[in-house]
Amino acid sequence: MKQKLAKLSEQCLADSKKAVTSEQINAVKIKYLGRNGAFSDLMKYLKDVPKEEKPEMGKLINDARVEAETVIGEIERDILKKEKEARLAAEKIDVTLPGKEVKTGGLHPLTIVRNQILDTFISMGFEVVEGPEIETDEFCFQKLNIPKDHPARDMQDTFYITDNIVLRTHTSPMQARVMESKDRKPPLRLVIPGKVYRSDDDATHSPMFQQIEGLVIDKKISLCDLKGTLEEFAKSVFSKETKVRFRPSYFPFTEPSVEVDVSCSICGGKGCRICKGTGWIEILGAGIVNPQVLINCGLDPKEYTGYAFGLGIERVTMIKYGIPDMRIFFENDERFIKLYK
Ligand code: 2NL
Repeated sequence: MKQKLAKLSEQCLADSKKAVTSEQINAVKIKYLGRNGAFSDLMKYLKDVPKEEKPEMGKLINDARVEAETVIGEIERDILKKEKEARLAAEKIDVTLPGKEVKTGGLHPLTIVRNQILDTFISMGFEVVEGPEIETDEFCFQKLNIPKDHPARDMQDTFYITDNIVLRTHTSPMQARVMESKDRKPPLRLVIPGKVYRSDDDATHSPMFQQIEGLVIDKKISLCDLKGTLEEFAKSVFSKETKVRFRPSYFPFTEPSVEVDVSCSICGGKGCRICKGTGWIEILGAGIVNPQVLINCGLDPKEYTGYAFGLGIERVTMIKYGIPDMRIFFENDERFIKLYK
């Protein structure tokens, strides 16, 4: 037994010394020290040893095993250290290589223009209000003096959820809600941005687009106030030289109503492809709030007057940057979106 043990220890030492890789030393470890390894194996023969010799023999095997563990452990540590050094030596870092670019996000061109427009109105004392995209027929149409048989209410133009619930076709319902609110009294100066929905789809119409509507209600508000405010808006969004003109028009919720043109900022008003030779570009619709709309929203038209306007953010952005097709806004092509920072 003692001889067997001495031979085992010797063999174990020899095998350990032969190992040069971590795999090899691991194999040695399993072969001698594993649960079914050579030392455990030897322990099994203890049962054949005479009883009085058992304790001594057991201790000897155990001591030899501990020694083998120590030796293998030391060799293993050396091997791992050498392997690590070799790995580090092989790994060459070129500190002159350019770093990896971290891409930062940016705002969508429509968001940039929307913020610019809102900032202009905020600087003139307007308050920004937002409201629901799903509206009742009452607030989307009735309160705004749009009669039951008006073409805008046709199924062809409006997305109906039920007979009385629609996707808002403009942000005006929120203006009606503010006018009607018991907590608020004129003077009101509001701009309401948001998504609106109309059943329309071509190069200049999208079933979803974004609008900004403005509403000012106070005593003695006139078209002069509207013109001055829109001039300021046009100069801020297009250029300092931009002029504004009014042409008569019709909306059920304003009387009188106007179409508002800005002088073409591409040709400076001389006439070009963008303004189709006229020097002017139609930018928004506006007017003096129809007294019937004030009454519908609980305000006395003898006490208050107001103006309102509505513009499409896509349209303003297309004119500002000369973008010919609206659909590109919604394609999320990074090459396009990145152009406007
Ligand atoms: C357009 C024209 C317009 C309004 C919107 C409005 C809202 C209330 C009362 C009266 Cl609550 N008017 N909004 C007025 C005139 C024109 O929009 O072509 N938008 C794209």
